[in-house]
Amino acid sequence: MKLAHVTLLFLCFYKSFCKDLLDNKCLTEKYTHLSCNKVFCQPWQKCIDGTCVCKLPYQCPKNGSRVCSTNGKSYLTYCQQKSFECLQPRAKFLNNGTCIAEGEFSVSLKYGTTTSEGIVEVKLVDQDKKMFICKKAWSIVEANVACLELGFQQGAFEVQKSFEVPEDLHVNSTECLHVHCRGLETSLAECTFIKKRTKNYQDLAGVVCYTQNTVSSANDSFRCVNGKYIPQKKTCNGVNDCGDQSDELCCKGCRGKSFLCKSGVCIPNKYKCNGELDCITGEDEIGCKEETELLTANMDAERKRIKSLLPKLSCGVKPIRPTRRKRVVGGKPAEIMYVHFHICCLVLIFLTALRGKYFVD
Ligand SMILES: [Ca+2]
Ligand SMILES: [Ca+2]
Repeated sequence: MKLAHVTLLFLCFYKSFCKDLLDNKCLTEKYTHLSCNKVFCQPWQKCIDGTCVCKLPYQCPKNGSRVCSTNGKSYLTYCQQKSFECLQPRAKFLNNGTCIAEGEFSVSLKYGTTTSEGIVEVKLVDQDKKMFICKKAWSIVEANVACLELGFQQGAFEVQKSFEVPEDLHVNSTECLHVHCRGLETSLAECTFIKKRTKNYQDLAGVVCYTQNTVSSANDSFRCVNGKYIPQKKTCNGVNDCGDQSDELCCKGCRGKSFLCKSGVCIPNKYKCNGELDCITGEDEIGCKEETELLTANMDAERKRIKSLLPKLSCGVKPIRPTRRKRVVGGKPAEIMYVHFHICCLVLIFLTALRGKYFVD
């Protein structure tokens, strides 16, 4: 990194000097996640004159698994469903696989003082009851998706606010859902959910969705293309705070854990060398460690496979069960069960040998 960049980031850290990370001429172009001069279009979109526009469902690749939409129809692939949604935005993704009778996904906010805020509660399609979201890993990225789904066009305002919850929730909230989104989903149903145990209600995620009342257009704020204001220090940090990505598309440098593409776009560091092109100029996947190549067959995997095919009884291990000994005059003590056990092993070895002789492919 050049000395000038380091100095700029240093100043940025201590003062609100960060406007200089933004390219003002570029900002006048009002680039968003739909600007294919800056970013890749989604697979269900195509780039025409610098803008991502909807593909028709038949233009999607044919391979994939079936998904169900909120319009009750099932589609051959996720791409087909998303291209249909791109044309008809009310028909959102519901679940992977075929449609389930009365399958329903919902997001709601509880315990807020207004309808635009609260603890986030989700009803997954294949779960009977609603569940709360875990605070851990809940970020503005997931919150933007949740608020957008709830009808707040500019996404979320903040994720830090805590809410007063009833006493019984303190006791009962032993489970929550860990959710991960990429940020451009149109429904939380498209994000990945994992069920986790939680120790207390303070581990639950809350959100304040963005409305005209929550606007704070202070001097140090940045105006996203969608009209939302975010703190200047949240621009060019690799995180899509705006929801339309406009805070990350006109950067001369990046702060935090993010990487600058030659196109002036900041992407999260975790997108570097992740096997997917994220910079349209491709440098996030250049200079990565050489891909590993298996040069010999994995005989250990074969050994495990063979082991799994063998009978479960272990030959040669003396059974622990106590046996009754009978004294024979002039002879050795008789161990009846042990003799049976060895006979059993001999039969097994014989059968295995037969199998080898007659059933080799
Ligand atoms: Ca940002
Ligand atoms: Ca990448």
